[in-house]
Amino acid sequence: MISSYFSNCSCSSSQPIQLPLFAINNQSSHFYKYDYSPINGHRIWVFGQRGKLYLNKCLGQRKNWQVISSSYLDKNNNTDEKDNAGNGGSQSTSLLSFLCPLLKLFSGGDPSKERNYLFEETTSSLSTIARLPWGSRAIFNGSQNGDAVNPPIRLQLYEFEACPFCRRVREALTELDLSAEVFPCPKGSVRHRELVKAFGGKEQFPFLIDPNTGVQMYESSDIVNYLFQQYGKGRPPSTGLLESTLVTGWMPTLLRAGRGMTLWEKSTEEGPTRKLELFSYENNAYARLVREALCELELPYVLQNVAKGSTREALLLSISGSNEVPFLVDPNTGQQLGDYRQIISYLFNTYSLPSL
Ligand SMILES: N[C@@H](CCC(=O)N[C@@H](CS)C(=O)NCC(=O)O)C(=O)O
Repeated sequence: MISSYFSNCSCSSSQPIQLPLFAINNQSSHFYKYDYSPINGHRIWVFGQRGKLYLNKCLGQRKNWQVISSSYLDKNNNTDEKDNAGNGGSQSTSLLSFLCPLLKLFSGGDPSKERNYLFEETTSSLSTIARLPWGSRAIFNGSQNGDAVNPPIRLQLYEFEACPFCRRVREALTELDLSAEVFPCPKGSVRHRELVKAFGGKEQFPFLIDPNTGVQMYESSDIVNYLFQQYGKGRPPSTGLLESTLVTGWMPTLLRAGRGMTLWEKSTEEGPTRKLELFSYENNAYARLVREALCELELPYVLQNVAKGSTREALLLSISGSNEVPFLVDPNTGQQLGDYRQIISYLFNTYSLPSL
């Protein structure tokens, strides 16, 4: 069964390709197949069946697939997860587990319902103020020296919006003017958390994969240092970026009452076939609200950072006719939207079941 799926894939090109992402449920098994960019020149596909997750490597020839890793997805047995979580992860987890119900109490409840947008904008703007100046400008835009801004293959970031450690990685991406494939991993995740566990061995966020160098890493400070080293011409991370997580890093999480933390219970089980594309930058108050929705619906997307000074400003202008973010492109439906309220309602209408 597995080989019949994989035999449909051609592996002749070394360019990253968009492979389909879909899930099939039937009585005896649950399949899901992820598009995945090449790592070290190989295409990696992830395939789940009967509670087991397979990572498969395409060795360059059609039908030539090799299982490189497999792990059981036993939701009831999370002993390994706890053992592996590391201090940072488990401490934050317990803090978040404590905060989650508390925050939910204050949040608007059903995220798919019409919201009080004055409240949304105010709390998100206060979050932006709390995080100034981080993630607001493309500081190390490589084009100034004629270098390519982006690595040939997009970085892949597993994160969730409310996580302060993930936030500082996203801030670094904005400052370095990097785009990335974002795989939101909300609590209650049905897709992406399993991948992180299979790749790295534990559920801890953020988790970065750089297919250009084969690097995979946990630990936000390591990731930020790596990104600046690799794509910021060796510069140290901007002043206070790493240290600030302790000071105001939790503010957006608290102010936004844990939005972008938990999978919306009515989100559709099957993910979209193709990744959405979001023009955004980390500390934009409106883009934050859209990213929260993408996270709560566990929708993978290409994050196109377009902060002030970004080399992507012209691209955004050509697609949307404006330089304002957020701007969302959904290649699955052909929808293109620029108003954050419309984007949020589009996402919940398209990717979740109606609330009664
Ligand atoms: N020291 C780690 C801490 C990371 C961390 O604690 N992440 C939390 C989220 S804020 C986590 O992964 N929690 C586990 C979970 O959400 O299941 C870092 O800086 O990356």
